[in-house]
Amino acid sequence: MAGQINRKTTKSDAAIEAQRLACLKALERKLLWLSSWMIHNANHLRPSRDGLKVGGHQASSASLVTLMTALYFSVLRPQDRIAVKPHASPVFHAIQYLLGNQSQEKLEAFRAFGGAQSYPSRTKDGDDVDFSTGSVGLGVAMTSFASLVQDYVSLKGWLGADQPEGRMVALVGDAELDEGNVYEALLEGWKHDLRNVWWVIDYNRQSLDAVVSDRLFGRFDSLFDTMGWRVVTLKYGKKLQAAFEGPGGTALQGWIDDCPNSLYSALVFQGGAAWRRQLAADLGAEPGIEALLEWHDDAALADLMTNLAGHDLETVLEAFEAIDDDRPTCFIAYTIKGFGLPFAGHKDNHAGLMNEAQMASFQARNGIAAGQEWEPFAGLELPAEDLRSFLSAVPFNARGARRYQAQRVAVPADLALPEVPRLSTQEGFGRILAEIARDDGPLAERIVTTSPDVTVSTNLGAWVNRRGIFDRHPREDVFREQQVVSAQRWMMSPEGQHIELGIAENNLFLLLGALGLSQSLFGVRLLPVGTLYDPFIQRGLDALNYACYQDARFMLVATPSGITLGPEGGAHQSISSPLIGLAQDGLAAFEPAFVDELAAIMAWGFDYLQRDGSGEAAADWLRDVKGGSVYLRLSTRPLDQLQRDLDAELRRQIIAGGYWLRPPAAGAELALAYAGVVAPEALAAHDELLEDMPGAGLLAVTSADRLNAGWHAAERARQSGIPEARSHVEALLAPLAPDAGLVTLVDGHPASLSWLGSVRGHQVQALGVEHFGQSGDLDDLYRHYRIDVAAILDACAAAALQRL
Ligand SMILES: Cc1ncc(C[n+]2csc(CCOP(=O)(O)OP(=O)(O)O)c2C)c(N)n1
Ligand SMILES: [Mg+2]
Repeated sequence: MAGQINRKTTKSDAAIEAQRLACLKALERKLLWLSSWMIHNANHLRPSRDGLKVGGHQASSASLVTLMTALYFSVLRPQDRIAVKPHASPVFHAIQYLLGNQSQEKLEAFRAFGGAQSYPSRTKDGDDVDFSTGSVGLGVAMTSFASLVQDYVSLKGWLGADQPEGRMVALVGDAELDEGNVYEALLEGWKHDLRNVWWVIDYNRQSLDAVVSDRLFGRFDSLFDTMGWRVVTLKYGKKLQAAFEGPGGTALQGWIDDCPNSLYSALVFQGGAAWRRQLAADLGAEPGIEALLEWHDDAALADLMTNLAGHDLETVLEAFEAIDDDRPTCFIAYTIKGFGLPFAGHKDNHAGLMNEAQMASFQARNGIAAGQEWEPFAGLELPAEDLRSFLSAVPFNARGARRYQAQRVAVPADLALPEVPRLSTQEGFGRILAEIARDDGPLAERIVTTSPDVTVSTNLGAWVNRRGIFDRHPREDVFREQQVVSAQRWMMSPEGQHIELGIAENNLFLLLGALGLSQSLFGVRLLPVGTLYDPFIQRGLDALNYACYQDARFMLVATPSGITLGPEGGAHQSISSPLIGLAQDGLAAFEPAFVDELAAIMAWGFDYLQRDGSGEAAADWLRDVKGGSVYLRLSTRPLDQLQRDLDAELRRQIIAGGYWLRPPAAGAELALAYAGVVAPEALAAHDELLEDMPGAGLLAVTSADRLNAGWHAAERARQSGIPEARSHVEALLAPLAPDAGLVTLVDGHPASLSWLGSVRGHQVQALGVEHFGQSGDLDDLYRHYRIDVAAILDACAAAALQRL
């Protein structure tokens, strides 16, 4: 304050406000220019080498320019986190450019290799993207879960003293509201008493293909309202509001309110003369309308009729600035797709690009001289110095880049093993976690579990009993109070460490994504573990991919899996999930058979989740330095456990993806490779096999994914001049005769292991499950789908025959 009073020019509040508005309006114009130019440059000026369309969305960007100007340059604070509508990526990059966080070079390379990304990307863009977007609807929901995570770490007292809680803000295309995952998140948010979330809906009434239904939007207010949200509708700008007060104003407002979306859009596109014709025809007889039409020439009339609130900076600022609490708020901001551009309002404008002539006239209108296109302040009336100093004081940018680092949590090399002779991997998982829960160390403290209504049936019960359920408000377990006997104690409190979700796998993956970014978003290390039934990975697959794309770190535990769930239902048998594990970037997939393997993988996994590329490595074939997320495909089938102690070498091999459970003789003619729960069949078949082929080996594959990744990496290394490169799977298969037969076995799609034959050119007989859907006990199912002992022996015989 004192500083302000002493300043040479003491400005009145009104003058300061006028200057702020002038700066914001100048920057708004600049953002429209830069975003349009960035796309134009990429499509028309950058030489094309492949003849492919580059694309970019000038109209979608224009739609959000005013709202983003207000938010980024005035309303947002450094602790706020934003998911930007994917197609407004150019506006986001232009904002970061003006704030000094993005280079001209990257803007010139928009959508080119290494340039600013098509859709904001946490991992591929360097300009401080909070949440990636691209697959519509997911970024929107992500903000809800990020807010839940913020509550989680805040209520545990883990936010630093200088870390106020932020708002999680989504800039939402109106067509994104067609995505069901948005409503799943809305419901879940309500259950968790969501706060600190803003969804700003860019209501341009257009999607990709068309103008959206009029009737639908009337329903949104009540929908959000029911879920406890405040709804703020931003419909009319200041000019229209003033016109409504003048002659003919009531009739005009009534006409606009009733105007169908498609007619409105068409008139926006056609401009002043068309507005005049339509208004004269529809309202000519109303008192005052004739005068109103007379006072406005065509340009002024078009200007008035398109003065929707979402393009009226003052209205937008007032609405945002009026909110001073943490209630979730949905702003429905009326906008025009392509506002300020020649194709404004045209229903086909989604991928529309200004042509050379249109761009030339747009450039002239912006007063930008040739060669000045990237100049931050060219063509603006305000002195560059004023704009520079305004930008340097923008609150959002006050702390610079907003990514945190969090300390790693030490993980013991050994996790305590349950001493049970016969056990499923699912039960083993539950017991290992329950044992961790007994401890008071940092590992137990930072694990947070979550599950979409399958907490008990995926064996998290014991963990939850010890660690409690997270809720912002302490709640007693009513059944317990009423002394109803139950194995589950569901105490809820801010100290709880399990987040219970309703059945919606999209929500599980979005929450895992948000929990798994906590170290970067909030500076708090969490070790998220999410459980679900393996087949339902596919329900949330896009959200899983989205979480991985953002490099969120979590352990996904999927159980039961495959046809081995037996009588519980054919529809739940998962076949393709091992292939998902093999192919999903950012996810190291494991399918252990025995619980000692599982314990070794979990101990490694909790550390792997925390790696960030800072270790030493000449090559990071398996991303062991970079780290990633972990997927464990588990089963409910109890298996006799092997009586053994894992030494360091065996552990290494389990993590690398496989080991010889029974090593082959040198030059062996046959080997059997199995993954996961079919180990007993593999062992029994191998026993029989040894009678005829004493040298045959039995390979336990704990991670087809990592064996495969190592193999490809070694091949790439050899191709690029490192002849001695050799992967784990190549070393494993080396003792076999070059023409040995290989039989592979998995309760999943056979292709997940059949590639092993390509490693050294062995002939493969691949057993697995390609068709599914039949309930039954394991005897029947394994026989029916040919993964039983008899089928394995048939395959071994065929492999032997092939050699003759
Ligand atoms: C899951 C998904 N499906 C389809 C698309 C292709 N797509 C991109 S934008 C879009 C419609 C966008 O409309 P809206 O959200 O209203 O944004 P606007 O461009 O109107 O601002 C579609 C269908 C996508 N990106 N993601
Ligand atoms: Mg739209």
